[in-house]
Amino acid sequence: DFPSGYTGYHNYAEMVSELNQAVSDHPNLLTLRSIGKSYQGRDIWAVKISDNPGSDEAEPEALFTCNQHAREHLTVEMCLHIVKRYTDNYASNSTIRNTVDSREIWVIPSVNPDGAEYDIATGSFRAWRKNRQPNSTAVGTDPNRNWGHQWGCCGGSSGSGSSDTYRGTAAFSAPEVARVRDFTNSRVVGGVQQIKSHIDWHTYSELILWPYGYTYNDTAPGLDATQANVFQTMGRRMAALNGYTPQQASDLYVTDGSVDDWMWAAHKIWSYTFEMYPKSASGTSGFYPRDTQIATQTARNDTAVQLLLDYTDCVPRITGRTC
Ligand code: 0X9
Ligand code: CA
Ligand code: CA
Ligand code: ZN
Repeated sequence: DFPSGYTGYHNYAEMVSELNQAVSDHPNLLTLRSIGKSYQGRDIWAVKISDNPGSDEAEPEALFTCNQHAREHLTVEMCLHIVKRYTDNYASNSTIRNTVDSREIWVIPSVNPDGAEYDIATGSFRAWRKNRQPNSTAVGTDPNRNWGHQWGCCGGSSGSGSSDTYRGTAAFSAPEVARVRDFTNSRVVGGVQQIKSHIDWHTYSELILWPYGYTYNDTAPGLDATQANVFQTMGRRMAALNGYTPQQASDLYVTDGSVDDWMWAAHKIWSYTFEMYPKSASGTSGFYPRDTQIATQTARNDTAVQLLLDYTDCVPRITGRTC
């Protein structure tokens, strides 16, 4: 389990009970479903937050995903914080209420539950990043190198099974990635993708990143200059609210097979990667901020999350365009 100093974090069982508690506290605002199982057979849970959550209403949809990377435990807390914030404050806060009533918000708090549990299983952090699927030489595929747009194209991932950025044997070879892909594909209704915006939460470095990650170019097939301007403008506006640094994903380093590139290229979802607290650290210590940081570092993103939700009906509206 989590060591002392970290017991405020949720392990998998605690996360599941927190989600069930939230549903029982707010049955009219939340539904909980499994979108399928991890390699080791754990359920990957998705929460839907909306009024009339049992009905698929004609409301713009947003998606938040957390914990693709096992050791990035603060991101699980970020997703749980979003669930609690948009439900516990519904009755008292009209901004929250208007948002919940006019949107359908999907939250997947742990995309990689096997890796997260492995990271804490001995009571000392293992600095584990990948999932727990064996490969030809070692264990683990990096979920954020396993997505299907330009998979393995560009030197932004590894073909070596022992690498922390091992891309897998094929795009979507990691079952966890395939399940989130299937869920996202399932939100195409009547030929139209219902999800319009997405944040994939990571740690650390305090960054807001946007596609593409596979190329240094600002524009590329499927991403024109107008669209790049929308990504930049929304990214910078959100960064002004949380104090992170906004930049194209490849400005950090080139990655291929990352989730944001696929969300955009396959579905035209305005997809961002947030790298949370801390800004810098030595070794792997940056992945393990004490639990005393959880409240501050999750609430820090409230206004940025709200801005993206406000514009989820038409993200290009941030540049004065219509949809
Ligand atoms: O390398 C990653 O997957 C992310 N950094 S982390 O330290 N959390 O592992 C950054 C990914 C940046 N690239 C894209 N978002 N495309
Ligand atoms: Ca609704
Ligand atoms: Ca809908
Ligand atoms: Zn990460």
